[in-house]
Amino acid sequence: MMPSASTTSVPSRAQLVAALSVHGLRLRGGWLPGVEDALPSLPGGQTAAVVWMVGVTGSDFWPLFKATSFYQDGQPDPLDRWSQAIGSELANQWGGMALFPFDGPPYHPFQRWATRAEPLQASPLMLRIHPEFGLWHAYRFALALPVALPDDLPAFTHVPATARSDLCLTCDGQPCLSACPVQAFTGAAYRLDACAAHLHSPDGGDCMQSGCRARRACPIGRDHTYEPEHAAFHMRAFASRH
Ligand code: B12
Repeated sequence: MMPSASTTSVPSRAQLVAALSVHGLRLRGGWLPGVEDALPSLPGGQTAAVVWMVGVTGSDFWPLFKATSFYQDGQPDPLDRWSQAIGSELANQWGGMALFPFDGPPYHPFQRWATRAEPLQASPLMLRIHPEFGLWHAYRFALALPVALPDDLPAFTHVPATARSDLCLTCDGQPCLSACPVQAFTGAAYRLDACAAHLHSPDGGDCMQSGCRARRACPIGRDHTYEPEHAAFHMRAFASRH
């Protein structure tokens, strides 16, 4: 697709990667939306031609985020506010729109979108599992832009999910399913009440300080396990809401 007259610039994949890496964020791939995705119109009235998924892997972003005023100002939801500031600035720069995983309900289907952008699979923990990063990754925003550069989309986009081997079904012993001290994961469901009650109990210290034990039991992507301080930040945010 050719850039429209109102489009001031079209970032190449390399420019996107560079703009994100300043913040420790990672380009997680992109996908081409259709009418059925019902995305909102972009500020100039244009239709989104591509959606880039932006997120974090491991704790790469953590020292950069910790150094910002968002982390240090004592106000609620520092990570969401940091994501909003970066996503909105990049969207304005490139004539697009930033969409956030925490806007809702109803929520944007980030996990479904992500599965169109990179080789993710469902896992028994509800989280999507990545062959390299395991369960140690998340999304901070999606950038819907008016112009797509199809050559910049990853080759993965063309490989059907059925052609990939199943990481969790072939996992020896599935340790994630037996590691939770209160059996919050049944393999088919996540017992949020049991998890939350444990986190608030005197026995919940290990999960609160080092992160979810079931997530830590997964053998995939261990090199990307969140640092304890980063993991504890998410667990505090989670426990404060449940
Ligand atoms: C609501 C929500 C929750 C609820 C879930 C309630 C429920 N049963 O639906 C609660 C509070 C439990 C929760 C918890 C957590 N969540 Co949450 N959550 C979300 C949120 C905001 C919305 C999900 C949603 O309703 N989407 C709407 C539907 C239409 O979109 P969808 O893409 O189709 O998503 C659904 C399917 O993918 C389905 N699904 C997921 N896995 C599987 C597997 C199978 C087999 C099937 C059939 C379906 C299925 O579940 C989704 C919700 O219904 C998303 C962000 C987002 N916008 O997606 C994060 C999100 C899913 N959560 C995330 C995370 C990291 C967590 C936590 C680990 C938080 C933490 N402490 O760090 C915890 C713990 C969960 C765990 N198992 O360990 C990440 C997951 C990243 C990843 N690797 O996949 C997301 C994407 C947020 C992000 N910023 O990246 N979460």
